[in-house]
Amino acid sequence: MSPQSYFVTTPIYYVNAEPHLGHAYSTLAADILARHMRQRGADVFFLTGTDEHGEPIELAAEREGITPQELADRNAAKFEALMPIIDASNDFFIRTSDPRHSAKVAEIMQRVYDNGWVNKGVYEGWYCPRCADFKTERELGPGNTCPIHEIVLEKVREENWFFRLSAFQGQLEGLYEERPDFVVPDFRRNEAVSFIKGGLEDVSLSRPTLKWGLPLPWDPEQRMYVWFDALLNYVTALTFAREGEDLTDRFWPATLHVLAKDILKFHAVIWPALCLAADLEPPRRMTIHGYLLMGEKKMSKSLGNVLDPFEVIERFGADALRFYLFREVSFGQDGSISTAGFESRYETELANDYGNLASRVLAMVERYRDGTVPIAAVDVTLAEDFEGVVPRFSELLDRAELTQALEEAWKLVRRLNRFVEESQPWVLAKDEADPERLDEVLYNLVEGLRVTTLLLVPYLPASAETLLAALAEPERALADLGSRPGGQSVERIPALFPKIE
Ligand code: ME8
Repeated sequence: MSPQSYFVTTPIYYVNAEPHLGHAYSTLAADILARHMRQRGADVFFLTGTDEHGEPIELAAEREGITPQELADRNAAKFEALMPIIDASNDFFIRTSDPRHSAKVAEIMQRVYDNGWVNKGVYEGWYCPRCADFKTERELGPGNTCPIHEIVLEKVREENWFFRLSAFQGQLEGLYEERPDFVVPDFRRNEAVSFIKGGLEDVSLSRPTLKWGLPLPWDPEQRMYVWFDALLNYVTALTFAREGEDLTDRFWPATLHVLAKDILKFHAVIWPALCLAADLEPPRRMTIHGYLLMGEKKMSKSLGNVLDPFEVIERFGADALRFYLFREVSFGQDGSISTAGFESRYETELANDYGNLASRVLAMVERYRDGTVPIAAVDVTLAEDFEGVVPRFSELLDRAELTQALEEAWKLVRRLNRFVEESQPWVLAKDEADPERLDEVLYNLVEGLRVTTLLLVPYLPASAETLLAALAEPERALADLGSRPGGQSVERIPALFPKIE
C-alpha cells in the first residue's frame, strides 16, 4: 500500500484533576489505531494533550489556593507522564497554555470574526462551571441540576460574543448527507444529525467574568469560552509540534478524532462549523466511544470512583490493561470494568490462551528441532481459518471497531490452541513416527503465532515485540500465513504473562 497520511487525535484533557482510566482509554484507542496504521506504512501523526483554560481549572486552583497556571503545570505533567506508562506512542503532547497555541488561536479566531461569523448579544441561561458548558432547559436534570455533575445550576445573564452557529445549519446538514461515516458509530451520527435538525442556536463565544482564558483578539476585555480554544488544538498543534516545520499541509484535515459521547455536540456540531467559519477543511471522521463504568456510574474525577491506571499497570503491565479495556468493553458502547473481571481475563486469555501457547510453541521447536523452524507446507485446515484475516482485521480498524478487530485476532489464538491439541506434536515426536508431519505442525504453529502476533502489535506492543524478537521476525507489516518459509532460529522466552500469585 502506498504511504498515506493518517492524523489521529484524542480529546485534550482538563487539568483540574489528575488523569484516570477514562483518559487512558481514549488515548489507548487512538494509540492502537496509530500503531496499526504505522504497520500499514501510513505517515502517522498521533496527537494528545491537555486543555488548560476555563472556569473548571480556575475554580479548582482557587480551592487549592494556587494559580491556575501552577495547577495546570502540575497536572499536565501527570498527563504527560501517563503516556509512556500506558505505552502511548503519541507524536506530540499539546498544552493549550503554550503561547504558540494562544497565538495561533488568536489568528484563527480573528479570521472567524473578519469573515463575519461573530455577533454581540446577551446570554441568559443555565451554566455548569464543571462542564464549562451552558445547558438548555431540555438538558437540565431535576431541580435545575447538571445531568452529568448533579449540582444545582445558576441562571446567568451576561453580555457575550456569539459564534453564529445557526448560520451553518444548512452546510452541516449537507456535510452529514455527503459523508455517511463522518461520525461513527451510526447511532452517534444519528444523535448529531437530530441535534442539528432540531435547529441550531448561536453559541456563546466569550465570557466577561472569566479570568483564566484567552482574550478575544478584537475585544481583549472578554475571555474566550474554553471550548473554542480547546477545539482549535487539533490544528494549532500541527503548526508548532515540529521545530521550524509546519505540518498542516501534510496532516490536515485530521483523519480521525477519538472521543467519548460526553463531548459529541462540541465535536460533531460546533467543530465542523468552526472549521468552515475559519476557512479550514472539517476533519474527515470522528469515532465516539462510550464510558467505562465502575458499579454503574460513569467513572469521573467529579463523581470519584476512580480506578488508578498507574496502580493497575504496576501490577499487571500496560499490555494487560490495554488488552482488558478493549476486550471487556465493546468499543463504542458503555461497559463495566472491575478488578475481578480484569484478573479473570488476564489468567484465562493472556496467561493461558496466548502466553502459554507462545511458551509451548517455542519450547517444542527447541526440544524437537533444536530451535530451528522446519521448512514445510501450510496446513490446509489451518489456512482456511487464516484466510483473509489481514484485510478483515484492517477493515474493522478502518471503521474503528477496536473490539471486533481484537476478537478476529483472538479467534486465531484459540484456533492455534486447538491445532496444538488436535495435532499432538508430543505424540508425533515419540520415536519420530512421522517426522514430516511433525515438521509441518511446528512450522504452522510458528507461522500462525507470527501472523497473529503481528496483528496484536497495537494492542500488546511490549509483549508482541518480545515474542516477535524470539521468533526472529524482522518485519512489522501484517502478513499472511505461509508468507515466511521457515528455517529461522527461534529462542525461548520467560512467560509473557506470568500467573498472578
Ligand atoms: O471534556 N470512560 O476533558 P475531560 C471513557 N477538555 N472515557 C472517558 C471517561 C470514562 N469514564 N472519562 C473521561 C474535556 N473519558 C475537554 C475536551 S477536546 C477539544 C476538549 C475521556 O478531561 C473521554 O475521551 O473531561 C472523554 O470524552 C474525555 O475523557 C473528557 O475529558
